[in-house]
Amino acid sequence: MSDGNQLTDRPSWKALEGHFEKVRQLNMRDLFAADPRRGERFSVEALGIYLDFSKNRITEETIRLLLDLAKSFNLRERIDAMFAGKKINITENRPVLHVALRTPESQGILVDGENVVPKVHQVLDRMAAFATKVRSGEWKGHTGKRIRHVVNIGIGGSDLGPMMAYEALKHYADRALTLRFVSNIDGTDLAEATRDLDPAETVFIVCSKTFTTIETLTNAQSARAWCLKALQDKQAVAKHFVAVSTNADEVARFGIDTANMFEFWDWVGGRYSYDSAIGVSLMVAIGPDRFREMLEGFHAMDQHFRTAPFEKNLPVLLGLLGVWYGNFFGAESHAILPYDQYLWRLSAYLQQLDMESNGKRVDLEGQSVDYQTGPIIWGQPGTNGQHAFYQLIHQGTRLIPCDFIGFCQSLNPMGQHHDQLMANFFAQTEALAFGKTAAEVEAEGVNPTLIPHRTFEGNHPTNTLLAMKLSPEMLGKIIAMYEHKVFVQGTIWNINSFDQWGVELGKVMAKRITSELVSEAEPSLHHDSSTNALIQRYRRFRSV
Ligand code: G6Q
Repeated sequence: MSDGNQLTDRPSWKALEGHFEKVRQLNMRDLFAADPRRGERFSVEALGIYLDFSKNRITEETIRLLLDLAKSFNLRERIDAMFAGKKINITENRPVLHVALRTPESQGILVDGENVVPKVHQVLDRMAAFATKVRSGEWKGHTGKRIRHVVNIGIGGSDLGPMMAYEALKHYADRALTLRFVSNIDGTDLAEATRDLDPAETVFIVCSKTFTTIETLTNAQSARAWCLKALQDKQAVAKHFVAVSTNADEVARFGIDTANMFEFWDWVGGRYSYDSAIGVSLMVAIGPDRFREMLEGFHAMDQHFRTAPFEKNLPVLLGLLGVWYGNFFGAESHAILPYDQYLWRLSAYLQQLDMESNGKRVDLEGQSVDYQTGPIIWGQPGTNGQHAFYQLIHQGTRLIPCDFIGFCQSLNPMGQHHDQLMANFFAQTEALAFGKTAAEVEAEGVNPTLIPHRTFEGNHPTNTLLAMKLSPEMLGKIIAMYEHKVFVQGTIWNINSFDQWGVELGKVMAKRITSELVSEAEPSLHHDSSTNALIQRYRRFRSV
């Protein structure tokens, strides 16, 4: 770091602290009244995404100081280091190159002197050949039947991305194929996913970067047993199981022919991986051409992030606004509110992307931080959320910044549905920003005792992201935008957004407890008194 050890010691941070004291009481009603052009002034458009950030508790000075903060943290240099394949994931000594997954063949990215882009395209071509065979019916099951069902087995980054994207792009999917996603080690997940499927018509895609994840391997083993019970021939595995992994040895040990394996690399983080071979189920559903359109969208946003001036840069602006609320206003969470039913898993996906990346409490030097890092990410699609939790955003005591995401055109035009959906979309950000004063409520002739209950303070910050329509390319742009937003924030907070030791700890501890749960002999337990008693109780009742 160039000046001061901690973020909060830096002049650029101190300047924001001073500024915050001046603007914290500002009200959006006054800000909009003072500047009739505020809506235009605080909005940018790039790659078909219009970002209106005027309904935030900011002035031009706020943005200037936030941009200074980004510069003082060498954001530009950090972006260049990521794109150049530098080993910025310092705790795992790896480059962070999900951007290589969507880099055109004509461009190169070197890792340890090797250009990785050609091998990305080789795998994409193999995926495309597989997807085309399944879609055309050329890939037959063991008994010669056509494949009609695809079940993706994976968890975390090997599940949430392809599942979210499949749901998001269902409109473009081949409806003759059933796609299912199994992640939970709870047998119910696999049982329900397979109960109405014919094994002879089903292909399983086992996705695991490490191929050692207990949930995925357990589900894959049970899926194999389910398949072989019906097909009665071990040779059937070759036609009904493919794998996606970085670990060919473990794939072979599991019994899947590595000829049926799609590779990716340790420089792709799990939560950044659905545009790698981890997305092969999605490619089967929407076809290779649509998948490539999605990659083009990702790449366009990568280029925008890399080259657009920070004041017009979507991920940079979103990231800095998040820092403003999290570190200065003390906001604990951030809501993602897509007004498109196809994006119903987006907040779950972004929850992992953001919280696993920036849920860190030590900085790159290993020092405990004295400031908040990643927020709690949550949300549901509009308008459902309006009839559930929006009440708290409007009238509760907490400050919850929100991203509203909407499209001008529906993929399923039907009567007035879309106009009504979007009327709600615009009404909510307006109501959140401007509220309703006691005088306005009183003027409606409301019983005076009810006035406080019916008053809305307003001044609740929102970003509005408005695009033409949801397409594979647009989804790629939106996801890359959020990936890079997370990067911007991780850079400011000086943390490693690319490791996940918290996930590893749980994996190790569960392994140990499993043997204690199932051992014939009474195990001698050395946990705390609570965990010991819980394990004993479970042992007593597990097979009653
Ligand atoms: C993602 C995380 C984590 C991971 C899962 C599955 O960034 O590392 O969610 O994706 O634990 O891991 P495998 O793909 O190795 O099975």
